[in-house]
This record gives sequence, C-alpha cells and structure tokens, in this order.
Amino acid sequence: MTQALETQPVHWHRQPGPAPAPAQGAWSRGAVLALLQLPFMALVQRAQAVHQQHFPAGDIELASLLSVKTGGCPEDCGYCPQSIHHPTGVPATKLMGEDEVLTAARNAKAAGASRFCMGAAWRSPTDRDVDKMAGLIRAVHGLGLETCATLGMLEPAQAQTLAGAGLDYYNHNLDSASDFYPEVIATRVYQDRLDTLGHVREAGIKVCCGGIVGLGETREQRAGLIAELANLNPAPESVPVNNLVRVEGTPLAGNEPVDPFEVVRVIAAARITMPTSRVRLSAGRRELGDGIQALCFMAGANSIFYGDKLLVTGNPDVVDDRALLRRLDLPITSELAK
Ligand code: SAM
Ligand code: DTB
Ligand code: SF4
Repeated sequence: MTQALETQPVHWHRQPGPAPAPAQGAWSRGAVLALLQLPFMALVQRAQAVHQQHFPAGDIELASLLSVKTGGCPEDCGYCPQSIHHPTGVPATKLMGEDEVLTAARNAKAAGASRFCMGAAWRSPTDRDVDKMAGLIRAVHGLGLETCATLGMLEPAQAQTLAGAGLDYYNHNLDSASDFYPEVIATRVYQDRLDTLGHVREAGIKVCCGGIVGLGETREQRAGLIAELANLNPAPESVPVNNLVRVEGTPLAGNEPVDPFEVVRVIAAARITMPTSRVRLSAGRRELGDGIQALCFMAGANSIFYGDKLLVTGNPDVVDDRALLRRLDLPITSELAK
C-alpha cells in the first residue's frame, strides 16, 4: 500500500480561520479539514489557547502499557505486528498471571505513572478471558492506579463484568476515517468498533479512543477521523494519537513517514475539537524527537505512554521522558496530585 497524496494544498499564507467551534456532535469533516489547513503557527496558537482554558495546570499524564497477551491475533490490521496474517516474528503468548502483572503495575506506579493499561491481542475475548481480566483489573485497581484495558470487541455483558471489576477506561480506537478503514482492515467493519464503544459507554466505563497517523490516509481522511471522534457523544475522555510504527513484515512497513508537523496538526485539531479530553501522544514518539514532542505538548497533547516498551515495539526511555518534561517545565499529573 502506498502513501496517498495529500489532495488539498497547504496554505502557507495567512487566511481567515474557520468559524467558531460548533456545538457537541456537529464537527463536519470540512470544518476539521479547515483547522488542519490553517497556517501551522495559527493552528498551534489556537490549540494552545483552548488547552490553557481547559487544562490550566498544564500537567502531563503518564500511562504505562503492558501487553498481557501478545501476538497470534486473528485480525488482519495492516499496521499491527501482532496479527497472525503478517510475518513479523512476534511469538504468541498466553495470558500473563497476576503476579507478573502486579509487579509491572507496582513498578509503573513507583516510576510515576497514574494509569496502567493492559493490552491483549484478541479479536474479541471469550467470557473466560473476561473473567480472568476482571481479576487482573481488580488487582491493579487495588494498587491505587487508574485502570485501562484494550482487549478487542466486547459484548454488553462483558463490558459490565469489566466495569464491576473497577475498570476506569477501555481503549478501542477507530484508527482511521470510515472511508479509509477497509483499506487497512478486512476482518471487521467500522460499525463493529462503534458497537463496542457503545457497550463500553453503557457499562459506565470511560472511553479511550483515537487513531493512527501514517496509514496512507489523506489529510481529508485525517479530518474525517477527528470528526468521527469529536462527534461521539460524549467525546472520548482519552484520545490517543499514534504515529505509525512501521514494523517489518506488516503490509504498511514501507509507508512513507508522515511529515512530523502533520502529527502536530492532528494533535492541535484533536485539542480544539475535544477541548476537555486528554489527548495522548502515543506510539511513534521515538521517531519524532524532542522538538516535535514539545510542539505536540504546545498543541495540546497532555498524556504519553510512559515506559520503555509499548506493546511489542519500543518507546523512549523513562529517564529521557522525565528529562524532557523537566526541560519543558511540564508537571506530571501524579506528582501534581500529591
Ligand atoms: N486488539 C485490540 C484492538 O485492536 O483494539 C487491542 C490492542 S491494539 C494493538 C491497540 C491499538 O494499537 C490499535 O487500535 C492501534 O491504534 C495501535 N497500534 C497497533 N499497531 C500499531 C503500530 N504499528 N503503530 C501505531 N499504532 C499501532
Ligand atoms: C493505543 O492507541 N496505542 C497503544 C495502546 N493504545 C494500546 C498501542 C500502540 C502499539 C504500538 C505498536 C506495538 O508496540 O505493538
Ligand atoms: Fe489484533 Fe488489535 Fe493488532 Fe488488530 S490491532 S491485529 S485487533 S492486536
């Protein structure tokens, strides 16, 4: 799959900004595209103003990730190293035991994380899997950490079980605009994602839902994803923006990297359209470098995945992340709360 050409020109000269933010649920793709097309500095300034209004403390939330069940996933997501359809060499594992999970969660908390997210490479867990996950969630919750899980598609009763175990957030990304989705994933449809998000909401679990930049989508399709997210009612409390990690063996390994300033633009558009959500600068931070990450924080990112590993790929070292936040005078949520 090749990188699609941007189909709208970038306007470098000043132009009138888009109309003021529409009411909840009313973001059109065109209105988000108009944001993405703003002159870069004007867009970042506008996003920073929204950010300061809604997050005056300017703190960055640290969320640690643990892959509790890795690889062997029957889905064919073109970006994912854990799919059985792609020869990436990631071995399939069984679900981790409670001791191992608790050790990782204690370490994450000691290092300053306030949220612990457990990921499993399932298309949809069985009820037995959900019962085991409920035990893990209960145990992590007992450490005083916010809990998050990402386990694939859920039935309503499964979401209820997870809520009962103390699950604070469920991560389930829309990943791309609906019109681009079938180019990247053939084993499920967009509506499947929306259905699970509905079940999660009905169970009273907070929603963590975002997407990936760099799949080969156009800027219009990036705008489409942001509009889909912003129009969820209510908008997701957490919005991860992943910069594609190009993993050898996946169909998207040869994609052209996206201009890093485009990632900043997407973060800014997410901040403006979802003013009260935590926007998480997620996968692919190693490829961005410190300067671009600083621009992402300026544009409204206020959460990162913290820890040396994402699920199977690498992440910046915790010492480097700490140093970066210190250099930028950005407070850490868990330390602010003390
Ligand atoms: N199987 C579950 C699912 O798909 O919802 C949970 C785990 S899945 C790995 C979680 C998310 O990781 C995906 O929705 C996608 O946004 C992100 N992801 C996976 N591979 C990635 C990659 N190579 N680069 C960036 N993000 C990726
Ligand atoms: C999300 O949006 N990004 C995280 C988390 N949710 C589970 C996963 C990123 C995965 C990056 C590639 C990997 O290590 O597998
Ligand atoms: Fe499976 Fe999730 Fe990877 Fe898709 S993104 S292949 S559902 S683990």
